[in-house]
Amino acid sequence: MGSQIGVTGLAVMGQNLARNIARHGFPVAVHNRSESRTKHLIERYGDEGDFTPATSLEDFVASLDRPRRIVIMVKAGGPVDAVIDELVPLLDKGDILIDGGNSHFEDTRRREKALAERGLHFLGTGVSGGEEGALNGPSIMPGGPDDAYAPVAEILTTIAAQVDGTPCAAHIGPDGAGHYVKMAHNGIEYADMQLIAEAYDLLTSAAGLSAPEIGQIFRQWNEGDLESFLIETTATVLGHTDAATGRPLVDVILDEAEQKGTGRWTAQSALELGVPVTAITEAVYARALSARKDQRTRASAILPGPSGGSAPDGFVDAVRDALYASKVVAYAQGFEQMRAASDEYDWNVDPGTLATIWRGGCIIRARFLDRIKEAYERSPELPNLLLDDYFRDAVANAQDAWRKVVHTAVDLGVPTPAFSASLAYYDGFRRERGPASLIQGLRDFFGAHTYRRVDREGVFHTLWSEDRREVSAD
Ligand code: NBP
Repeated sequence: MGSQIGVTGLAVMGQNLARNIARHGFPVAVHNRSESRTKHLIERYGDEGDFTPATSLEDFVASLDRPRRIVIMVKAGGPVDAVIDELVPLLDKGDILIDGGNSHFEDTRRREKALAERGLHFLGTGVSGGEEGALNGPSIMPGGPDDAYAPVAEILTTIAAQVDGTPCAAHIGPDGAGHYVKMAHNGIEYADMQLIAEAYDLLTSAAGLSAPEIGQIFRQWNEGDLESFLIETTATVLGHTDAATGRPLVDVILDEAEQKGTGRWTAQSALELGVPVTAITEAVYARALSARKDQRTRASAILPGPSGGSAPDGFVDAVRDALYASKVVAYAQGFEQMRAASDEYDWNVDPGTLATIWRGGCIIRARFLDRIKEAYERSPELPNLLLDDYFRDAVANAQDAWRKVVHTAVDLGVPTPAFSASLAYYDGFRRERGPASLIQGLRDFFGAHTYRRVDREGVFHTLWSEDRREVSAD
């Protein structure tokens, strides 16, 4: 008997995933390009389960039961191709490669196609939850052919987080579907964190509260509809005191947000699909602006803001409501994007399944995901979450507070790009008739791009430079 599965790439994610697999009683082969990581894993955690360490890929492959099941957990991009190229000559038809890193979904589509031509299965698999999730139960999003998923389903569903007896792992769809929804998950995570940061900024800059005070407020918010891993974590981070200075740690952390790219990819894909994911995109832009520290420092001494003012009564509760309403919009946008991608690539992704497997193990896990799951149970073809009764009412109840908060932010000069963009999207979405008629008129004027009418079928053009008579452009 060999190992049932192998993991190559034993940095933080691969090591913890291998330990998770072993702890659940599956014999696991482990390998890493540099031997030191393999040694470290065996020396430190070798007694947690049935590990077979290998120093070469040949030995690693030889130690696996057939069909061979290999998780690749290396840096996304070139390293994944390098590992695949090394593995392929060692494999047989029907073997299964599982890329568990944050690969771009187009790379996954390319790899799946190329490997299928050689009789090998490829599962592009999103793994969410960071290092803690990888060890104790992540949310797992495999994409690829049914034949590839079936032999790994038991292992993946067993090691995943479990919520109410349901595993946070499910086959998402063919080729790039798994990595796409993982990317969109990360995009939503960007929006979630930006909204939280804006709430924190408002409570600091407009309401004058300290980090520990705001941490307490977040702890209370975590008792209600906002209950989630990120809100709870915000309370913890804001309550943490820096050992070196005695100040709140958040006050001494440099205010430049970094990014690894999944938020940007989400926004890029949304632009290509023509889906307005304004909250996620604003979150990416906000990180980019935060990174311009030198320019901001110069600008802060030069550019004037408004001349003072203060937060109105009831502001803390209003910020909570605005955060919730904005979050509903961010998720509505993200889920609409995944549906659009699913249509574009013929993936048949079920949004209700995503809400179900994101309830545990991942960074955006939240009570809120239960509400999304219920919305898709009520209406599996729901085009936008805002059209569901629960979310319609949730936003309607919050909207006065939401408007008050954005109004206050504008008055006081506190930037709230994601709050504001979400509100603008909501107002745009709920309008039966908007101002795009004028845009069409202008486009027809300078480019003869034509327009359609509300009262007649057909495509029309106005002879603007001649007699301004309308002609049919069909
Ligand atoms: P890293 O993304 O830091 O990658 C390090 C691993 O890649 C090491 O095992 C390294 O081997 C290996 N590697 C590299 Br770099 N180039 C290689 C090559 N040409 N051939 C073979 N191996 C190569 O590891 P990570 O943070 O554990 O993340 C793994 C994947 O999981 C990434 O795609 C990441 O985006 C994704 N992810 C990470 C998190 C997280 O919280 N960190 C969460 C979710 C997803 P070496 O030891 O020999 O250098």
